[in-house]
Amino acid sequence: MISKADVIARYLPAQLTAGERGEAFAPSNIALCKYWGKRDQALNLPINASLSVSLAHLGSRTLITPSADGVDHVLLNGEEQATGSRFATKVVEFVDLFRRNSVQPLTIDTHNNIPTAAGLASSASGFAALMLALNDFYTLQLAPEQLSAFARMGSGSASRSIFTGFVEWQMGQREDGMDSHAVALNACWPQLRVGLVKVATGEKKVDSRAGMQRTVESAHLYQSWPLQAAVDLEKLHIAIAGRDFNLLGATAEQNALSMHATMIASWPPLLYWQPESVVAMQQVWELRSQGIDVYFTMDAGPNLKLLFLDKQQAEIESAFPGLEVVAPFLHQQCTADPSFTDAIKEA
Ligand code: 2P0
Repeated sequence: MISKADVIARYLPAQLTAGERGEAFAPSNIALCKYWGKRDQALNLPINASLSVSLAHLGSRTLITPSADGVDHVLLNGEEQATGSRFATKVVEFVDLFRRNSVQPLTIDTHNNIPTAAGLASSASGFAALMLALNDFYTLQLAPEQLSAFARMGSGSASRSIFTGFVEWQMGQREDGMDSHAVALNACWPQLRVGLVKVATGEKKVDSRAGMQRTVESAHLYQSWPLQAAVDLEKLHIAIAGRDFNLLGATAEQNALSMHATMIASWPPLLYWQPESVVAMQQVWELRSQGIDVYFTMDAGPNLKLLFLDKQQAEIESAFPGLEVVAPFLHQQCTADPSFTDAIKEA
């Protein structure tokens, strides 16, 4: 079995050159076709391809500087994390993959601007920002696909947070995983909105990593998941290319519920929902029955992420007070998309 360090070492210069500082931002992302299940746990290689939308300004910013007092420091939102704590260990282990024999101690300072109330995972944007900051600090000049593949080794979903807009994480086939990286889709949808519904915050009892492994190992229903994901991925490509919002929303919602069905069918069972999650789902279905185009998706947690278009934002905000709304596509980012003028006309 190939290790992360072996794979990464092939792409690093013989001698590392550290700079004065390395800094980067990476967005959080919401999967419309979920990543659920690994074919290689060491390298975070997925059983299925996934597709997400990045959350624009919501994410992580990481600054790397040389440490002045001879030891590593890991900070999160301004607070020093104890050596050996879960967070500091994950960060330092990832950094060690790149600095290898370099003994230069570092200060790694990460700020998440993801509202804690939204209950969004920060490992995707966190490892993506850390990877980009390392690339900057050591002047690694890695290609975007390599940055994505390496961020994946920190956390699978981080492979998608290297890019903005719609992003597909291709599952790849190679044993070293270097073809398992994300790519940005050349598509823009300025009217698309993501609404973050807070149901509950706090640590979950079973994290995604353990949850997906339990599902793969114990749920017979999981056998149907790779096919479901492949069909949904295709539908999402069609929906994005044709700006077919109902196809996009319906596919994302069914995909999320299918993933949750495999979790519930695991043993011991995994149910991330709270009673309030079900109330919110029923509220979405009620709004749809009234002709309002709103759909939801959910990750391995109790919170819902709503999908809708800007023209229905006011109605949806009044149905979900306190909704945090994100516009993933800003107009100025859309100029590279040849179909952007069509998207503008639809507005
Ligand atoms: C996703 N999730 O596609 C899916 C949907 C959660 C549910 O990616 O073990 O933290 O670090 O590769 O990336 C969360 O899993 O798992 C996730 P690891 P990760 O967004």
